[in-house]
Amino acid sequence: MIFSFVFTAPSPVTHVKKGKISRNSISLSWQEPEQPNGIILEYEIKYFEKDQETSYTIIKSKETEITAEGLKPASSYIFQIRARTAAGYGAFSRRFEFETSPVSFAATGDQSQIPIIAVSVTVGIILLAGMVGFLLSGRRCGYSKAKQDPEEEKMHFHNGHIFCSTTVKLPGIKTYIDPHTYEDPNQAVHEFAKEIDASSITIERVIGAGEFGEVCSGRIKLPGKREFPVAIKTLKVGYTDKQRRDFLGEASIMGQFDHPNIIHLEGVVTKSKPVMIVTEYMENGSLDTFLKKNDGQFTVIQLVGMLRGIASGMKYLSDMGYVHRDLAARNILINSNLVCKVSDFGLSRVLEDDPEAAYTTRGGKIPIRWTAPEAIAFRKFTSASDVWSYGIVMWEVMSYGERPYWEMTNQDVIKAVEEGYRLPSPMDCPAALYQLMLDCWQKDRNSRPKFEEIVSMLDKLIRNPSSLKTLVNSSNRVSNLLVEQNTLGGAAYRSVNEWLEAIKMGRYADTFVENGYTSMDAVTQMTLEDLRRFGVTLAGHQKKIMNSIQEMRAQLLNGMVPL
Ligand code: ACK
Repeated sequence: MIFSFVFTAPSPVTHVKKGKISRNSISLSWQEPEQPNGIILEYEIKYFEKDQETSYTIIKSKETEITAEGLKPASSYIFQIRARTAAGYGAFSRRFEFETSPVSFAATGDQSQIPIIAVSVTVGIILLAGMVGFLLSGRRCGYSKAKQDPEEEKMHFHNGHIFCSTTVKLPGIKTYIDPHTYEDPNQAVHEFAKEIDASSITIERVIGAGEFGEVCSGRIKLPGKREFPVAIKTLKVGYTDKQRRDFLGEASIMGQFDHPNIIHLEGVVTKSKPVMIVTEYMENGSLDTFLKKNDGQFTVIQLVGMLRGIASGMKYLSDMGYVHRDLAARNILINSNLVCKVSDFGLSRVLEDDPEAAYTTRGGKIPIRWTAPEAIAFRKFTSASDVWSYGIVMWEVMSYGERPYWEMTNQDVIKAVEEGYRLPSPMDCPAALYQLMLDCWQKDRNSRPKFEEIVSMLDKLIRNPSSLKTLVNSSNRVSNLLVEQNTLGGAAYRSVNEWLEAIKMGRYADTFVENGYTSMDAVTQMTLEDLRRFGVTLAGHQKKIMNSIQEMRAQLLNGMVPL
């Protein structure tokens, strides 16, 4: 026999009663929904001044009553309430309208002083408690993937921006809301994304393939605005409900962000087909491909500028309580001004469309080379694990799109990292940047720098370019991947000649012999300075040779190649 369980969200709250009303506050109480369909975990109360819907406040409460404070006197406010159970949120109640009392005459007589003093003391205490709570909570509140759940919290929305606080309003702190908390994903997407009329979009050409359909470039002409270029992700025909939900889930997430280093969502097309997500257009496409195409073409300052942008976008995401989980150069887009923006947001599907993601023994799908050990081992994804991935992105940028850990297998990468090995410095990498990478790859996640610290460190380096002059010493660079092994062996190649041919550097066969590098053992000890000394001056060739040497060393360390 097959049992199926259908979880239904609670029915709407229907009975709402006004309680005490003052000039600046309205108290409400309500009855549990008629069909709670489970245990009610909390209520969400949304309210705004009548005709001012773009600026609203949300209060969460476990009780069936609240007091909305800080309201304007003699003003009408609209309230809507919904309940949440394990099955998610039910629909909002109908709108209830209540009015605050008008401005009263100035109080006279001594008695009136008592409540005023009492109120101000209480407000002072609440403010203080709120501030302390806010500081202790590490500046996080509201929903996030790893959310905390204060008894009652308020979120203030203004023009699609969310501000949240516990008991006191602290405008300016936005918090990510997991679209999963909406029972109806359509509601989430329309909460955070603007519906665009398909007729305002002109699709020009296909620029790539996404998991859900083609990615195109095109133009958009919105009323009252000049036409401008956009990228358009489409949902292929014949999609399932889940695919549509997951596809639009990305827009529900992206639409909550507003930062120069986060890809900007223009809106969605859901009312006609194909369903589309429209974002700003990034002329240079994904960062990894762009860097590979432009190997060696940028100054260190330009590269650090890219890294600074990514770190700044990540700081914003972590401040909002959003953990990316798939930060990698392939998920960064770069525009014609070399501004880098974090992209690729998703729900559970985040990693499903990433060809780099592999299944772990615990069944999760994870891009191993970019992921912190604790996230691989026990799925501890946090902003600190994003910092680890950021270190890998730094390495990708400084090595112009090289593949982290080259062709080592995922299993070997996990093993090497667990044993304490780390990627060596990319060629010609400023020591300060490599040190920052190593800091991001600290085993103890609490010892890793925070994104805020990374941004300020990169700012310092940019302000003082001479600090970038010290490069990682080439012999350190190589020895970094070394263990106490005196025999590094001949790797997979039987002769220096064979190896040089394999990496298309056969033209240096004689040079190597003339300089005494006749065995692979000797080759694996070689440094960049050695290479320069005996006349390999082309940066591209130096890089090819040194990368291959490093790869051999990495493989040796992981026992992939018999000694
Ligand atoms: O490397 P690319 O040219 O950059 O190829 C991929 C492709 O679509 C599939 O994701 C490109 N792409 C995605 N979003 C954008 C965007 N907002 N602007 C420009 N190109 C984009 C990406």
